[in-house]
Amino acid sequence: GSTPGDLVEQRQSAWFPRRKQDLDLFAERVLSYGAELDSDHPGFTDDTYRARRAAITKLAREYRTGMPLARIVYTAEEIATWGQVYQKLEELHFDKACREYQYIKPLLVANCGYGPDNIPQLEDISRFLKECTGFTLRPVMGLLSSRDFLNALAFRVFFSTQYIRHSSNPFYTPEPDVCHELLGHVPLFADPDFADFSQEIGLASLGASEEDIKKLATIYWFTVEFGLCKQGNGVKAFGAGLLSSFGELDYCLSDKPQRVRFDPEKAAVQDYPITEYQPIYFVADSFKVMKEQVRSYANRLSRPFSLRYNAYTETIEVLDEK
Ligand code: HBI
Ligand code: FE
Repeated sequence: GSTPGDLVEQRQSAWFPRRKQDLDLFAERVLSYGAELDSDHPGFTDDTYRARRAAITKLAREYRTGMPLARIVYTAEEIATWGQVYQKLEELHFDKACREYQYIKPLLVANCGYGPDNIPQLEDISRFLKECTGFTLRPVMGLLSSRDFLNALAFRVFFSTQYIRHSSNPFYTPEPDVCHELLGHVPLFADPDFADFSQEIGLASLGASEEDIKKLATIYWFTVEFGLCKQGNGVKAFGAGLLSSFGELDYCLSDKPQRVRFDPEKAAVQDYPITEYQPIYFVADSFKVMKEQVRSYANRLSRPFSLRYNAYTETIEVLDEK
């Protein structure tokens, strides 16, 4: 039988953000961030780097919904690191990035200050995305739990880091940084179908069981991070983990890994390594198809209520709550 304690427990696990401002509660709940860099992090023994990270993550900690996003004056060293990453990736993207990415990237150059000599500001990008698809960015101190991170997508909000990797190795980072967020993730949030798709995963994650969160996070992994899609007679990359990687972008389209058609049921339970190249990739037919697939997959997950997003009030409306 259930005791009052169980009921309280259930209510707590069913809590989820219903207003965009509720995402402010996640700010402190980072799993890891710069203040406690692991000993294998390239910046571990660099006090200047650690102080810089602390200054930038402090701004993320203090950010609240509705505030303008703080502008960072990046140092010459930081801009040089960005420039190296930017230029090298641009060469790789030419024939490997999906057409949506190729279409949007020049718009970011024209509207948001993208270029090898400038690290674009989150505020400018967020305003641009808002006009394209309603997506916005907010700064984050570091890695969030899958639940918190995915919940934000329900509000078309993407948590973005604002610091850059250590300059000693521009082509490696063990964690997300501005290069990964701005060159990997940002462009596709300007695509309407991709934005809808991302929000679908977010909506499915609200109040979901731990088991379903794991499945949704795995779908996220095989699409938003490591997804491939059909394009004409070929296959291109759209996952941010691929578009911001120097080795894996070549590898994922080579004959070495396995590629299978994207199916949310299969992707949700596929094992994957996190520190090596993927042995298997999922290939979506298109963002439109992928969005429909995930919508119907989410409908089959069981939740004791249904919900919808009200874009006018930026709130979640819960229907037939039991
Ligand atoms: N947190 N800040 C941040 N950025 C991410 O990209 C991120 C995250 N937490 C979890 C996560 N990504 C994914 O691995 C999935 O679990 C959603
Ligand atoms: Fe990412």
